[in-house]
Amino acid sequence: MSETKNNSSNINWFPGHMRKALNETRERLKLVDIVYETCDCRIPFSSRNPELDKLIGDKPRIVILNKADLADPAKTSMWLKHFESIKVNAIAIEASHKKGLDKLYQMTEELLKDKLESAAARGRVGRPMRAIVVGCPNTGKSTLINGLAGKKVVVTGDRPGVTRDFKWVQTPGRLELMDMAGVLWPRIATRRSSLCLAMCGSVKDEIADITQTAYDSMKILTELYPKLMEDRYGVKIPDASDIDPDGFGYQDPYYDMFLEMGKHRGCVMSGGRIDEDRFSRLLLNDFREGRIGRITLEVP
Ligand SMILES: Nc1nc2c(ncn2[C@@H]2O[C@H](COP(=O)(O)OP(=O)(O)O)[C@@H](O)[C@H]2O)c(=O)[nH]1
Ligand SMILES: [Mg+2]
Repeated sequence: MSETKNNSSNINWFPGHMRKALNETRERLKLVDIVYETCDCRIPFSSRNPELDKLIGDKPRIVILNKADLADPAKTSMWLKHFESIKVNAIAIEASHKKGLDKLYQMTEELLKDKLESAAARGRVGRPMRAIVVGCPNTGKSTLINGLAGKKVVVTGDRPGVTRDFKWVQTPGRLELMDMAGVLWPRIATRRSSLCLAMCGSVKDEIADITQTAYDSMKILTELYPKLMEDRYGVKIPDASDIDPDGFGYQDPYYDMFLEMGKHRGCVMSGGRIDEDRFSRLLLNDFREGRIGRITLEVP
């Protein structure tokens, strides 16, 4: 069974699912020493769930900013500093490239040092360090577990409300991981958050209108990374002050830019009309694959 096929972004969150997910996560947290909370390094705000803070209490936790390869390194540093300032342990990794996993292991050992030492003093020498991976859909929970285990593990937990017995996944070190990931819902409170999640693939495209998503994405990207957008799509992006913010509908000045970009990338139909649908998919894929550049959509 392919984990990617069983993509967790299919989840439709309804209040009953949410309640079950929280209750299950709460129960599972009792069984571990530490919580690995994954989020998407490009959207550390929208891809985290604030409810988790309440469940965690004093239990050690590491916020894992995953997919750092796709994110803007300067902004990743800002996020790490931010977490440091609020006394939350955080680390940026690339789970799919197994980058940062050693550091994560070291951080874990460090955080559990006292606990392990007192266990050793009571005769439990070499006791395992038990962790659970918790995070929103598509943040790389399965990839992280596989990476730490050094082999492909079928990670369950993508469907909230389905409880069953779990196993501990062994890793080459002292770490043991619960084979069930805790799936929480992302922060979909604002339109901007929903858009960011859709851009990063945490919300399925079928749910959102793809041309609308691409168009709104283009606006955000040209605003945040004008140079990267100019380079990739061969357009001159006017200063924000030259764009009439009240433009709307088909008079929206961004629309001309959108069409120009589509043309530059060859999304043209017979008769010369721009294939907006094709360009929309292309733009979103470009972003998701990191082809526009290393981009972060949210700052602390
Ligand atoms: N570029 C990049 N992609 C990643 C990274 N980690 C995971 N992914 C991809 O993100 C998608 C979601 O990962 P998955 O582990 O299934 O997420 P889950 O839903 O939280 O279990 C997959 O296509 C992964 O290959 C990473 O560090 N960098
Ligand atoms: Mg998964």
